[in-house]
Amino acid sequence: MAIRDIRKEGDEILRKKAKKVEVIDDRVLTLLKDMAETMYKANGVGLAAPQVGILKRIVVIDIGEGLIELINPEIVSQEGEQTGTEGCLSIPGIYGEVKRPARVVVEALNGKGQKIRVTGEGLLAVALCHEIDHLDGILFRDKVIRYVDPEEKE
Ligand code: GNR
Ligand code: NI
Repeated sequence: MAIRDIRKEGDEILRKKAKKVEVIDDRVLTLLKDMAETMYKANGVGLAAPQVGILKRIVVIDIGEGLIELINPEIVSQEGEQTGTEGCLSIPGIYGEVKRPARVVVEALNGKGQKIRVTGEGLLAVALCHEIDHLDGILFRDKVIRYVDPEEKE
């Protein structure tokens, strides 16, 4: 296991579209482990592979309810709307309100290549959307409707 460097805004890799994983090999499994370790060390609730410089559609999330590993995640349904304050490990010190769906259903593969379905509400819905955006080169800053002073961050 290893901690990987988190790329910061301005690094062009964060603006590229990540490629689907075709084969879940040892490199992918090592990446998943390293991403989880890197996310926990940085106290993040999620991390997408482009943030560690790898243009693969791989995401890890832990909102405090256990680790979720997602390969090739896709939002298959979404409903409602919520506005919450977001931050990003690639844009340290900046916080802003973003509108997201209230509830999303995501299909993906786990590390064993099994198809999984994750339903998220609240912060989990936000994290799923935020991470999948990273896979498409989208940063939360692109969607901010109001910047928030770090002091008034919820
Ligand atoms: O750690 C993170 N916290 C967070 C808080 C609110 C909304 C989204 C996030 S994701 C972020 C980690 C990160 O940058 N993932 O890409
Ligand atoms: Ni982020």
